[in-house]
Amino acid sequence: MTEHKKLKQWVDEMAALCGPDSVVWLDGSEAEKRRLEDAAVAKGELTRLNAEKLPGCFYHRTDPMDVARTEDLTFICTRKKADAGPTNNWMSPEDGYKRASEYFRGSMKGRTMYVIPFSMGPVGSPFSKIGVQLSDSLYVALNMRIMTRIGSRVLDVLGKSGEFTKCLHSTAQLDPKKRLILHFPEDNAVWSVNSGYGGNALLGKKCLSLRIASWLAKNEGWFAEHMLILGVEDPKGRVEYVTAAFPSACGKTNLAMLIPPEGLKRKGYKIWTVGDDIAWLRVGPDGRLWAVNPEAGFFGVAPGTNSKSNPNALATVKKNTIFTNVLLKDDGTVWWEEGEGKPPASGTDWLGRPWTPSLQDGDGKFIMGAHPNSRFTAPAGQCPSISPKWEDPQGVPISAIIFGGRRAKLAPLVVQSLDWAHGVYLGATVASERTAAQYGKQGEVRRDPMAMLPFCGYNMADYFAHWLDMGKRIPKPPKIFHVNWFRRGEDGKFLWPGYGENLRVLEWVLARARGEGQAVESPIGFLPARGALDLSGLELPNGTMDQLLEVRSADWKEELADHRKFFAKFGGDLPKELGDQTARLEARLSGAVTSS
Ligand code: GTP
Ligand code: SPV
Ligand code: MN
Repeated sequence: MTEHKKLKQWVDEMAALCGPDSVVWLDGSEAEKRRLEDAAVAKGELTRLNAEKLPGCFYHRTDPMDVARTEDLTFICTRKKADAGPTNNWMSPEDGYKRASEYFRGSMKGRTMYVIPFSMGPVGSPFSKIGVQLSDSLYVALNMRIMTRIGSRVLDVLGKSGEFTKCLHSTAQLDPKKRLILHFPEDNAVWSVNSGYGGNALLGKKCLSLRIASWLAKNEGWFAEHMLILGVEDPKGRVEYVTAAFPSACGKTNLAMLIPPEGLKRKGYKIWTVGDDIAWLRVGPDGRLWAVNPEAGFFGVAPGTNSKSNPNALATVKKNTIFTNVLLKDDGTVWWEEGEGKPPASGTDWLGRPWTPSLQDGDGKFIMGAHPNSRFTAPAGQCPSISPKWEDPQGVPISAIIFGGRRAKLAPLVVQSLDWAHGVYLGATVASERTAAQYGKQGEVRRDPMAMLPFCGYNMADYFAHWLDMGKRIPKPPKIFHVNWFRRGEDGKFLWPGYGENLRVLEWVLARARGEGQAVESPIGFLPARGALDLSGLELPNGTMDQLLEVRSADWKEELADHRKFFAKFGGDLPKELGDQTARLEARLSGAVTSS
């Protein structure tokens, strides 16, 4: 097992608190995987899917009140409240431990506590982080097995005294009123209780790899970001890498697995997927920024995934995949809205009720078979476009960083920042319409800086300062961009076809990062010059590109007022540079100065 005294002692203490009938240390073996699957099937936690059509795949339904991250129940527990900042919920560590202990006490009675040693990043890499999650959920254990690298090999690396993040998790009664997702960055610990889903419960993901890691990154001089990583191989065989930060359910998985559209495929482009959700970035010995994907799998949004929008994702989930809250078909396969093929004539919906495509609710709205935040958990190595470098401990060198949000209006298809600090401003002012990935009013526009609003483990003002500071510490920094695939026309329809066609934007982004590519300067940054985006093979109605790239001063002045309102939250903690950026934007919008 392990000779790590502190680890053994902590496991004993937590077992004493939670009171499981037994404690089982996971070794990560294939035989163990089958044992856990069998046990989950026997308990009804998983349903085995059609062995011919979906080998090694399972189906899971969560509690209906437990289908997305709960940001209002997520807390940063630092000794000083100011360290959590105005955008995080805060609780003192004493209160956090005390309140959660009440919910954990005896919560595992009659259950098994699984001890899951896991590594974020390749096992043994100097940049990887080790965590140990204790959980009473087989579903969580099997998901962790896909999303992270688990088992004895991790304990071997940990040795007798290695550092690890203490991750305590219990589904308890799944009571939303007693749900708490607590982070103790000063203790390198996470406590999560009364949820069994996604970022609330797979503690290696958002809790460790973003909230705890962002805190470490700030102190140690690197970045932990909510970003995909992809490589673009051009016709000459050169591969250049970009990262992109979009809020939850805003297109990271889709972009990371993009397939070139016909028009550009002729040119010989190919996309290599490195990661779809989280990037850890460090300055390399060559002065460039290098990115690692700390995860080992994809926890992707199912609805909307089909062979047109994301054929690579579809191929990835053909085996060894866990499907959560999708529609279960009568033949033991699965389906979701805007999925592959026609809706099945019948099936069982995510709530376990008989379903047909014609079912309507009282208001005449069609009832979805799959929950909008239903997801698949699949091993990254199964993705046809997975990069040969996806497990390289050094990562991949980044040429461009792209921020983006889901905005019906205002934000153009793509804009390049004037310089690093302006790029940080573009990131800090990202706004997006809320999606089903979190509880709250859907569609409401909110500021989501760097797509990290729910995931930054400390005061976001300090996070902005860290971003500005890093610009000075990266000798050859990536260029920074902002994109918006979601701008809508007067008719309410998306102006840009998106998905594979987004490669046309990536092509320009990479050209600009190399110092090539034609641009015009606007008050908000560099826009593609007319004809600079390769649109060959794409039929857009007349005037659509102009609409996609339109920057209206009056609208941007309103937007600027909202930037200032958002920044005001941070009071005196906001880096002066960001205030200066608002003043410079104002001046540019008024035509008073043209920046160089
Ligand atoms: P998380 O896993 O929650 O962090 O999200 P993600 O950013 O990986 O989201 P994902 O790629 O799964 O995005 C899902 C949603 O975005 C679906 O509704 C897609 O249909 C939609 N989407 C993705 N790319 C595009 C695009 O280029 N255009 C349009 N219009 N929609 C897109
Ligand atoms: C997100 O919400 O950004 C996700 C899904 O990637 S979860 O793992 O639930 O955080
Ligand atoms: Mn995410």
